[in-house]
Amino acid sequence: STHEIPEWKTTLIQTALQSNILTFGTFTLKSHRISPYFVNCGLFSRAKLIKAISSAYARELHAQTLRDPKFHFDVLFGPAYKGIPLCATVCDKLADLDEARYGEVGYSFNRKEVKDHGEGGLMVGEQLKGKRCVIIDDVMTAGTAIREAIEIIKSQGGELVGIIVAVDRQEKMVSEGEKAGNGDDGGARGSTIGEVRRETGVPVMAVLTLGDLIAGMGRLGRWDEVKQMQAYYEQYKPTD
Ligand code: OMP
Repeated sequence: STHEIPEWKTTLIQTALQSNILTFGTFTLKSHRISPYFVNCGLFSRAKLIKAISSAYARELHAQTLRDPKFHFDVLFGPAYKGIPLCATVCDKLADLDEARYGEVGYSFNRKEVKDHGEGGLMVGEQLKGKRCVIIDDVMTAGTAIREAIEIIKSQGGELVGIIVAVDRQEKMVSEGEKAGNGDDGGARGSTIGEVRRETGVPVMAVLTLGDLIAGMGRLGRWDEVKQMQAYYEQYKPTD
């Protein structure tokens, strides 16, 4: 493969590997696909790991801001549970990057269970009504988690302007048969990320893609894992 990645991506992949955030084995995904690798962003749970991942998200959001002057946002929405530390820590990192630009950006997350006492409600943090919202989530495979987050923003009257994840697994969409538990039909389909882009019309950003993970593992000399990931990619690669 000739896919080139910047040094910071290799470093981030190495960090993820050392802390078991990136693991190898046999994993059943939410989509029922069986994967030889899994990314557990819940393990970005120590100071230097939080710092590494939140800085990477903030840098990608800032890069998008510089690429497209019309891209700006008021709130980072982090869907429960994995999105909760992400939205708060990335807000902090954005202020570190450029406080004049991002100092007023807020965060917001949903509760999984609605409270019936105290402040009540489904949401914690900034109100989304009339706000320009970016969804910040961990991993995108078939887009189910992202679609749930889109629905929450809609129901709160927010305007979706972007989506960012740590890892885009670069998989084709899930077929009806797969959803019903019958396995993949081997049919050619477009990517999840492309479909979400078409459906929403907003930029969908990823800190790392499966291609980046493969390139990074190659740089680290982990050829067994490279082969497993390449085989998985061949099985579920999208047409676009
Ligand atoms: P989709 O909802 O199918 O896009 O899958 C994404 C979700 O699956 C993530 O929010 C995680 O909860 C989980 N997941 C991972 O955390 N890491 C992976 O490597 C793969 C998955 C997954 O099940 O697809």
